[in-house]
Amino acid sequence: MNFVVLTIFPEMFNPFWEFGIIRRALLRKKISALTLNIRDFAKGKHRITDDRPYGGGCGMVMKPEPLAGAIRAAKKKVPESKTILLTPQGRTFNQNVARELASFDGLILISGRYEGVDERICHDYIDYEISIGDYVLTGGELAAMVVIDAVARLIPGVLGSSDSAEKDSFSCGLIEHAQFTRPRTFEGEDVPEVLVSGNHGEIEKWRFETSLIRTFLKRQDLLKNRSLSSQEIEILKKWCRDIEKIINSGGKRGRFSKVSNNHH
Ligand code: 4HQ
Repeated sequence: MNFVVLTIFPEMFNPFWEFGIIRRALLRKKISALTLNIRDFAKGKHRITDDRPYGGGCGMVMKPEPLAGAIRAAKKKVPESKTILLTPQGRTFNQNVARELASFDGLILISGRYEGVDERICHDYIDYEISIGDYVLTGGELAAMVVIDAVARLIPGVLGSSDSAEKDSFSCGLIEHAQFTRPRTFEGEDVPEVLVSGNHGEIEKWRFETSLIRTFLKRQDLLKNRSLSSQEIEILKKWCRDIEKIINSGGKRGRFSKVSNNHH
């Protein structure tokens, strides 16, 4: 995967390329990264990249000519690539969009500043408009980093075998199971017994059940927007039976019985 970023602040990306998995992926040539300064494609002594909006109003708009020049230069460097404009008007970014983008040879990400880019650029030069969420940033640079980060880790060979992308949250539509490491007891709380049992079948089962219950408790929207496997249905039904048992036994003792013994 070849990433090209178009920005008037290319230095913002320096630390991004220099750490962790992204750095390793660049060194191993699993991905390539290039930042082009939009200002280098602007004409005139002052190399101006913005101008006042037609029709008046506050703020500035990114001029189309420097952007078009930068996009053409980026296309020359990576011919088989898609252009992405980071904008709050775009399709909301998620793991499915990341997977779709990871299938391309190259991505040209355009990080605007000011009030946005001239509409004619959006029409003629942009394949995807993407938003990283419903909030307003001061520029598209952080949004581009979010997209690059999520896409890069899906490229084969970018993650080590120990941190496989397919075992992660969202890859199966569920959030991650709980994680524990040493010490075995921390501030009076023990690691669940099953995880130190050495029984790998039981551990897998426990992990699957906890990611399902955590998704149910924290992110019901994820379960509602997805079909359930027969295994998941079995687990959910078992919980229903367990909950019914609790309700039924509680009913026999009466509503306010054993209040003093309640555990909070
Ligand atoms: N922007 N997701 C760039 C965003 C944004 C977002 C605001 C994009 C400012 C110039 N980008 N303009 N949300 O807030 O991608």
